[in-house]
Amino acid sequence: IHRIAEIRLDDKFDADPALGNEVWDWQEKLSAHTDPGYAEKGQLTVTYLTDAHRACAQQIAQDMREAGFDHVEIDAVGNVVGRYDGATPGAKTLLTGSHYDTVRNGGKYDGRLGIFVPMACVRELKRQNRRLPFGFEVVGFAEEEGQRYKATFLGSGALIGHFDNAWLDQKDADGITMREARRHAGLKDEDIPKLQRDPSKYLGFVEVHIEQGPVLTELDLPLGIVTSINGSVRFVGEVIGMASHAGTTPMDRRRDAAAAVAELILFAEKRAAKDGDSVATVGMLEVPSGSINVVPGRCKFSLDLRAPNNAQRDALANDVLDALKEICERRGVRHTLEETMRAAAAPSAPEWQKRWEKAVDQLGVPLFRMPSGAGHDAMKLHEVMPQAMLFVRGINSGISHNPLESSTNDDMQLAVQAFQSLLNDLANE
Ligand code: HGY
Ligand code: MN
Ligand code: MN
Ligand code: MN
Repeated sequence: IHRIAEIRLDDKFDADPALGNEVWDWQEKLSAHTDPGYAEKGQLTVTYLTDAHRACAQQIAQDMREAGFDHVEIDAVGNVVGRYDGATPGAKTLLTGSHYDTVRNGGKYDGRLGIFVPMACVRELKRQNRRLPFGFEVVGFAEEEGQRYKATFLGSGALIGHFDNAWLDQKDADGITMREARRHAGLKDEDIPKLQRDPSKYLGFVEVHIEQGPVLTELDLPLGIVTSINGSVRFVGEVIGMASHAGTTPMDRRRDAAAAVAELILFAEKRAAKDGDSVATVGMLEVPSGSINVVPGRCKFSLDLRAPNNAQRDALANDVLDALKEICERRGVRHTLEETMRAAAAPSAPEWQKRWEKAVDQLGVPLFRMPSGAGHDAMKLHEVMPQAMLFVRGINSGISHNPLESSTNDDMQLAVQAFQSLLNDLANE
């Protein structure tokens, strides 16, 4: 930590110390927009194509224009795309960015930091009236969390031609289809295929993201190098038993749907823990129109299973799904299950991981390499171009998907400086 303190006192960086401040300002401004019903609770929730989501897109576009991007547009799925032209026309482009949608009652940094940090680099390039020998494209992806619709990674997916038209017919909790939400937002479905990028025109994809975990805090490091993004698979399901009288139904005569799911949750917890680096989460659990004195006849649940590689992810998923079948048979209940997302593990491209390592090393920050337990837009770009990520420490032990999620000006400034180093090194390659 002393080395980092020393270099911060060192005047060898020509970067403006305010760089971290403006990232802070941008994220404070953006977090003023939140979905209806959350503002009065002081909670940040921005889900796909709500009015708050649209206001965020306008805000980011405005901030990009003021930062000096040459081209700024909001595309046909709601991504905000800023481009800082390269010195030589026709040069390849470095792609970067992250998402601006949030989970319900989420934090201000998940995704957004990965838009603001490269924006700060463009602002500095503009102020120094400097052009890079390559194009620089910063994207605020519109939908990564899959909260309003089960359309995870929709924004980054659109850039690689992965928009699933079946998503258009999905209804949200209020029965509004994505098609209607898009029309309300003025987005044209026929423009979606045009968003697919030609990977041959790109150098690669880099993403800055908060770590969303406690490791960098425990190591007292501001930045971490991501070696791979864990693979994940998600399901939504329902156990159907038999509602019956809580007072008169003997314990051995019940078809209790909630008890079956409870058994599944504990199995998944133990089974994931056995691997050591797998995770299993039931984040949503509901007895529809349940009553205190009725044995639950139905119980809805979600499953989020992840592991550092696909084989381990699939073995975990197979065991959990086998357990679900066994539990239901034994308890005389049945179940439905729908896989809603499957993302392959995404190892960092070695040459891009090294670029982050060189950049972080130049700051005097000790190198720490680590996998990402969280999924990121980089997983989608990974399918068509080389990618690597930089993690930024979160405070409060890196808690995330929680309003306590936060970072510090210092760490954000270091992330901007690391990004500047990567750009400078790339420019001199
Ligand atoms: O769930 C995740 O890993 C990410 O926040 N989408
Ligand atoms: Mn231009
Ligand atoms: Mn997230
Ligand atoms: Mn994220």
